[in-house]
Amino acid sequence: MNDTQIAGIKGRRVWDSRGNPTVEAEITLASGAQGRAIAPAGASRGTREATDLRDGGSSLCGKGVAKAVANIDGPIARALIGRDVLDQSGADAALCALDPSPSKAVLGGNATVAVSLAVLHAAAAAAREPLWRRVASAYGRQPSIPLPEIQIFGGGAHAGRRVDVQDFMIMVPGASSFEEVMEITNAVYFAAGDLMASRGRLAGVADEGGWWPAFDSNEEALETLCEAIVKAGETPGDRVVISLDVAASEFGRGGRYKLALENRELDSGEMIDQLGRWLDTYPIASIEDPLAEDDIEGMAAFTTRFGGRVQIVGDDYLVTNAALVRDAASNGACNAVLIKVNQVGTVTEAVETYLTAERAGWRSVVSARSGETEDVSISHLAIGLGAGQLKVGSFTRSERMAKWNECIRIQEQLGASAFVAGAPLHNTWWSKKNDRTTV
Ligand code: 2PG
Ligand code: MG
Repeated sequence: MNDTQIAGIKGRRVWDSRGNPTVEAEITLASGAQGRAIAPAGASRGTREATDLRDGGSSLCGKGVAKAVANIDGPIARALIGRDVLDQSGADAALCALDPSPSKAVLGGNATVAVSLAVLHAAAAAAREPLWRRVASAYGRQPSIPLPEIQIFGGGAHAGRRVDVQDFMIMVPGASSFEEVMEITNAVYFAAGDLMASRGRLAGVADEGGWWPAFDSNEEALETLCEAIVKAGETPGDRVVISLDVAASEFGRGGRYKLALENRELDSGEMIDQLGRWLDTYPIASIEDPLAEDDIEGMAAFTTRFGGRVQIVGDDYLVTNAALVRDAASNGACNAVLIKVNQVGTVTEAVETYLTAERAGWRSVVSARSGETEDVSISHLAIGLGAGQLKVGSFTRSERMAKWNECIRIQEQLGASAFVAGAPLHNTWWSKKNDRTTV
């Protein structure tokens, strides 16, 4: 065997940030070099995502991963042993050939994503280069340090649906360095917690470490977030802007949207008007899944109306699927895509989606899941691809901070000038703010 051929693959059950079992894959090359990766897990999942294969039954709340681990140790190992790890697309094609189902239901997307990412790690180890550099060289990309999207309040499926909107986040496109983003986020996060505690609005922390709010309305969350930005010494909409993940598929279906908190039901047009009022009132520069994944007309209408001034990101709607991105681009729905490797199941497919979005003139946000681990692969992917934006949840808890901290380490190698600052938000509310009379 050559040094870069796969000599062994091992699946392993490990545990994620919610205390649920998840899948780790470890690949050993003939040279002895190794690559290892862990599958994350979503809670607000798009219906067309790759399947998270779980054992079912009563033990471990049905979330066991013995079948997915057995698939790694059995059919996947048999198909990949002997393959050259430098051929990522060949390894991923072999995984897809083993499981031709549209959602990787046979092997489990959790098994394939762990293996596919482990192949990438092993290739980096074989080339004796960091993962981000391997990504950049394999795909011919210019690496850069992304602009973070960081959650301050968690809602929706990540906080017992205490508020309808899932992620209330900030971005700091006006920061001059990645370090400054971290400092400003630290100030906003704690200012928000103090404000909420002093008003009896703090119920704990949500799944991704953002504050679990006890607000009476989505607007109260937006108001409080603006106040926190002010308390942190910033002017909302100046250096710091708001980013929302509405995750509307969680409360919308068939063109009807149930805002449980406000006890109102809206149709698609009313939902768009409602979101439009928020865009007019608050400095929101990016909005993810504003309409439900089945509301294709609504998504196109929303993009026609607001796409010129705000980044509109498809997550549940596009599930990191290149064909869905192509369709959405030709329907005029969304102008950006969230990239989550486990939604599609392999690195090659995720990169294809990324490149498809880029060809459509879209932006991309590389993203973690609400169930995460110490695995920092996505920091390397975002940097190696030069994706421009990275979303990993809040500003606490080690499964989140590990990813921000990895960016800090990599920046030392790339130099401070590699930070993209506000560039990904050009042509959005943030860069046009000076043309607007009101905030
Ligand atoms: C999302 C993610 C991260 P989940 O909707 O973007 O916030 O959540 O992993 O639960 O899908
Ligand atoms: Mg989302």
